[in-house]
Amino acid sequence: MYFKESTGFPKDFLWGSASAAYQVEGAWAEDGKKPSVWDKFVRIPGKTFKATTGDKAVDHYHMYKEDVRLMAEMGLKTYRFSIAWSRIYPDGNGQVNEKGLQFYDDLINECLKYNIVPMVTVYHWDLPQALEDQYHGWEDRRIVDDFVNYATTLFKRYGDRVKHWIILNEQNVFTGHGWMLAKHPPGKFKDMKTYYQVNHHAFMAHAKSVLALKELYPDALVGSSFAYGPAYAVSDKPEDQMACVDYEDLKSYYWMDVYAYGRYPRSAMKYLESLGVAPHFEEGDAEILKEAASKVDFMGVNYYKTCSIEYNPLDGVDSLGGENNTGKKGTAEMEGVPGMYKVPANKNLPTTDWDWTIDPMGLRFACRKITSRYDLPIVISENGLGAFDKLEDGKIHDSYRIEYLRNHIEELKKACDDGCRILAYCTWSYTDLLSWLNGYQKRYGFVYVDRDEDENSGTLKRIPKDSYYWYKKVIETNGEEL
Ligand code: BGP
Repeated sequence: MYFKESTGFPKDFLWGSASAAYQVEGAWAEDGKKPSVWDKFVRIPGKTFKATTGDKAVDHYHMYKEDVRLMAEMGLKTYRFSIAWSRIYPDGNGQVNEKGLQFYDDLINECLKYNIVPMVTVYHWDLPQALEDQYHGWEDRRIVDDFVNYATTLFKRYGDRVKHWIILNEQNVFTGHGWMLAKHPPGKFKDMKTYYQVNHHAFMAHAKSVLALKELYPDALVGSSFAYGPAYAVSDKPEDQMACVDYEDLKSYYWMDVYAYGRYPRSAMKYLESLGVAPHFEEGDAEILKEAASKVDFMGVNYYKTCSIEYNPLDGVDSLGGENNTGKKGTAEMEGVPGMYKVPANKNLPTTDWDWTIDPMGLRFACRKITSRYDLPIVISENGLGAFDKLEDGKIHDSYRIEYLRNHIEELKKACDDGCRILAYCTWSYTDLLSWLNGYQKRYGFVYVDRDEDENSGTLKRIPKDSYYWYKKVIETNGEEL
């Protein structure tokens, strides 16, 4: 749409920034916490960039007061962070760990002291290893009850102070990387049948948690965060357009439809049935998914990039694709499913050093698609630029990050003008932190942290980057001064 005048961001807009427990906290074996699947996975040779771990990460567990103070000085309205399940239930179920609960009490209270709205992610991938050992974690239906028990413990403890809840972070990514690409725990390759069953368990965990929360706190705001990479057909050839429809059903609507409508896309399900990999439903599942969907308040969106879709003939590319985890431009490999689609590079867009397209308009496009299809409010729960940052005279001049964020916020403002109901915008990330597979060299933060891949490196000193001061202005002017 074109509007002569912008209505801008809503008055109570939540300007935020995000993190995840494993990526920032460190203190991996302190105060009763037991290992998560990530604590184990990072120790398998070859799994992470230069064998980096989150053992210490950026030590947010001990330095959270300093981090929250910096947020307050910046004027941040909301801080999105996740809770480590294995701090709360070190064995996944059974005995609750009071010291773990206390840590998040302290963090939440510290945020509230400065009027920063805590936005809590219940699950950002760090499953207690004990559940993997007990019954293979997400692969077993028992995970649903254990998850809901864990989530309900959080709702009861923090629900008086936390209004914004994100149940799952990027279900599509942790399942895809875990059971198809072998890049996340449990490191399985192309195990399609399990992959779709695991997803069904995750949907059930999400749905039952939504219902549990609404039972306790009907006014809470809840959703899950989807890693949405909107798709463009490469041409106006009908076969390319059709390939794009296939891709969207299988790669986007497969998740978002369940969150928003409580049902899987019909064609995707038919296709999975034909391959013999459709998930098994227990009695009552369909009704629970529907009921939960009617209570979801927003679609959480982690937006980084778009993709291009082209028809892929039966003798075409057959690959799950290959990520660039080194930062050497041009090393990513094309994904393709013969007879359906392939995902070539988009020649119209620049890319980051990790081959992610840079597409600010894609953010507006994503918001419009979600608004048209679901008519739900939207929380942008992640968006940001991973880059190599260089300290110069004790400062980080990250004009490239400012440009990236400015362009995305401009497009988000247009999405607001278009009538999309955007509740929040959280950048990824607040401080620099561990990138799961890319170590500490791929940096996202407003605040530089002095450390690199070597566990003994750096002072962990926090240094606000140029982008920190720029975002402060953006918040002060509610997005008018970019
Ligand atoms: C999202 C995750 C985040 C974060 C971000 C950046 O998928 O939710 O946890 O890691 O992507 O990704 P990366 O670290 O791979 O650059």
